[in-house]
Amino acid sequence: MSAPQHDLLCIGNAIVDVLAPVGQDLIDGLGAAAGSMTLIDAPTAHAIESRVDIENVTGGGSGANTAVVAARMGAKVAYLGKVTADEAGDHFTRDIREQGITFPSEPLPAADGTPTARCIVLVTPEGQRTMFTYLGACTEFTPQDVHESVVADAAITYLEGYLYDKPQAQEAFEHAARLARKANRQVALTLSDTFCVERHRAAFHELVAGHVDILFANEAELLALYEVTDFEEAVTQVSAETKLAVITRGEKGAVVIGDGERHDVPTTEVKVVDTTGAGDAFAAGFLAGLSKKHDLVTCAKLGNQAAGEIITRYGARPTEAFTLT
Ligand code: 26A
Repeated sequence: MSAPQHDLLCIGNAIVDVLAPVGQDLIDGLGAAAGSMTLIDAPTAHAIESRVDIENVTGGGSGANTAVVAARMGAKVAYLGKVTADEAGDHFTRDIREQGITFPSEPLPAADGTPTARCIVLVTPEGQRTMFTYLGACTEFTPQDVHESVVADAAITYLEGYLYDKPQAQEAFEHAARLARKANRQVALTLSDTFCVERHRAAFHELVAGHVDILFANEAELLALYEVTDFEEAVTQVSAETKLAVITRGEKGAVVIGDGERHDVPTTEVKVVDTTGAGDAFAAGFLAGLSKKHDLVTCAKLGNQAAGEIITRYGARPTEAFTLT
């Protein structure tokens, strides 16, 4: 087997983030739980946007954020995801390619009338983010968009659990996992969100137990996966199922279970401005560390460093903000 061209291939929903600072009252008024993610349609997206002061518009999408941060940390990265050839899609594409990331996905023609996905990220003064996502073009991501040569040429294929929410993207996800295994490469999965775990628990169990080499989850997602309330019990269960599990616990640090050992890695204290993308960045740091053959504790420290960098600033990317006109 020849050495792969990319250390990491991320596959996910290609989304543009619309960031707005708001008070808790606005989030309560929208009927959303603080820190949650709600799927919305295009008219609802417009309605929410008309009620807030948009601070900036940046590239987003969980897996794309991971791709960008990992590239910034020196990994060779590719990304697959679906945008439309509209203004937001052009911004997303430029942002990704400016980081030196290989992004071969064909955009949907603008004439199709399905816009690029957007995620309205409402951030409270405490730095907590609540998200409203319109998936748009992402729902058109299909197995044909998963290029076998790109998967075969990446040491690790990192898949968003979020992809599981739409039937065609789910097929694309499973196709990518199969291609990676066929090429003897590694598969990483992030559980993405408790709402995803609730909806796809059985499928995620099967993936974790049989097809995934590296599992990323936060504490709430792990508890939801095993339907338990005790973290230690969830750790016992995940240890029995996966080769390598990386669990983030916010200010309580991270737990890495791999090579038959458990490592508790404390977090570094930072001033929180906006937690959007903290988990994405942690995974990026960890994966960038693996690509450099670091040990698991060093990888987790790199994850902490990357997450720390992202939460001390507004938005989920280390790039300069850009504005949509
Ligand atoms: C399927 N859904 C809802 C999503 C997302 C998503 N990424 C993929 N699929 N909803 C929000 N995001 C992204 O999560 C990042 C923070 O972790 C946002 O675009 C944001 O950048």
